[in-house]
Amino acid sequence: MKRVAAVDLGASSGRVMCAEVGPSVLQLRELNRFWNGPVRVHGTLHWDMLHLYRSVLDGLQLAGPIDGLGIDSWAVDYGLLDRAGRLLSNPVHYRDSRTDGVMERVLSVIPAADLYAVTGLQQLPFNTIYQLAAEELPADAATLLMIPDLLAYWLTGEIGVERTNASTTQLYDVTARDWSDELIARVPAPGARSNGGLPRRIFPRLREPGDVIGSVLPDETGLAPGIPVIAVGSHDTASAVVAVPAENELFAYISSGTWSLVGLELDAPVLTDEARRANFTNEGGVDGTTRFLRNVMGLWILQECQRIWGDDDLEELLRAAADAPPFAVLIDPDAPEFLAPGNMPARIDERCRASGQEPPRSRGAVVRCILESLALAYRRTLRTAQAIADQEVDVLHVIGGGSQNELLCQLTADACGVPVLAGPVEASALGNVLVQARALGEPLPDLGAMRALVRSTHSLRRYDPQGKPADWDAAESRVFGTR
Ligand code: ADP
Ligand code: LRH
Repeated sequence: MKRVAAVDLGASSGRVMCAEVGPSVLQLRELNRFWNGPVRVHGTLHWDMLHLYRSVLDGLQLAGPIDGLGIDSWAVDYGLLDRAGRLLSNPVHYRDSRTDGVMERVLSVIPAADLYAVTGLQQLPFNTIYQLAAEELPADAATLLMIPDLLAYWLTGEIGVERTNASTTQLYDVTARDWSDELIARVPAPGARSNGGLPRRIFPRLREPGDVIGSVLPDETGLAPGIPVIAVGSHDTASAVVAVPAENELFAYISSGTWSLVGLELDAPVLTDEARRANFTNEGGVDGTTRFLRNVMGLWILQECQRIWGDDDLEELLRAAADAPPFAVLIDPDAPEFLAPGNMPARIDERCRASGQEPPRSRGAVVRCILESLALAYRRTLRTAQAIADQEVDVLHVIGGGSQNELLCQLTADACGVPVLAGPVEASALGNVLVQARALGEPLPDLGAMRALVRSTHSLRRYDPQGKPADWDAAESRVFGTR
């Protein structure tokens, strides 16, 4: 039996969990949970890195004796260190507008087909490559660290970047499984010196999930000396997919939180033109797997509505949505205007007017619109993934915070026409501790064994498709046109 701690930083909240992992045991206990989100300073959206670090230490101090700790977080964002190892500035939030128009500039230098052939990544305006191309690289930048790697560096003094998160930068060669020297040399960064590109030296060596990063520095952190910090699938979605409680290979998943990550697990990336045109990503997973998925905008839209309304009674909003008339108003949740923080109810109204629909009149109707529109986007994404990967799906696993949303789970089953199995809620933390436990010697030889342990220790809720499939066909052609 191993006792480990998981630091899991989602885009809307962070938490530190303590877990016991052993034969037939997988028990998670929350030590603390803290707010996370964008902080605007002089017009730029940042992450509050020191608040996160402080909160992580607060949580870890409550853990008691542990055999190891692992860190996962949202992807794509990074911190830059100078040669002395000092963080040069607070990491910028991926929703910041500094990347507006940058993708187009980069694509005029590196054609989209070249980029996809190397990285297999979905075009998202905030991918690390575009963030780096958006700004002058500080002259004293010596090292780029992804967010979990930065925290691991603060805890241990060790430098490196974990592979699953590196795979989200669009500077990683998904076939060679290493940084792409070619792309790094071609990035048209404003700060590029004579021959353009980014300096290769800022990209540290890659780590594998399961590698021991180092030991906690006790003096600074106040933690017990010698605790090993273990690399996990440090991209939160990589860790979450480890904990999908699938029984066989014919499954799809939605990692449902701030984002909805909708897709399949494959043995190898799909780098075809069809996959590129459908804007599917091939993110690196634990044990060499590929996450073939698309980012759907997710519960972010609802979170922002709640912030604007000043209404944190999600239960009541979901009750009102359940009572609101179905298919009244539908939007494409992936429309670019939903990416940045702001007045989502007003943006939804605008979208409705622009598409000839009467804007929703009540909060319940707005929430219904968001949830039905998400379910529709899931259906479209899932069908496209299956067609491209030529894979049958007999169950759709919904994991993460959004798996608690009963209305959304039912709508998802209805829209996709497949049974939904909902749970576990804390999938990222579970994937994190499972990979640590294996690294520490627990007999969990492969993903199948880890998933069997999740299945036998967590109860899932099943939603069978209901209603008329024709309603969803009609809804799909209303929003996306007939294909
Ligand atoms: P992230 O990891 O991106 O921060 P989470 O996986 O924590 O996100 O999921 C957060 C989302 O889960 C919230 O936006 C909310 O919509 C949903 N959620 C959380 N608790 C509940 C609940 N009790 N019922 C329904 N939905 C919930
Ligand atoms: C989810 C997530 C997702 C990324 C996004 C930036 O938290 O890591 O997989 O695309 O954040």
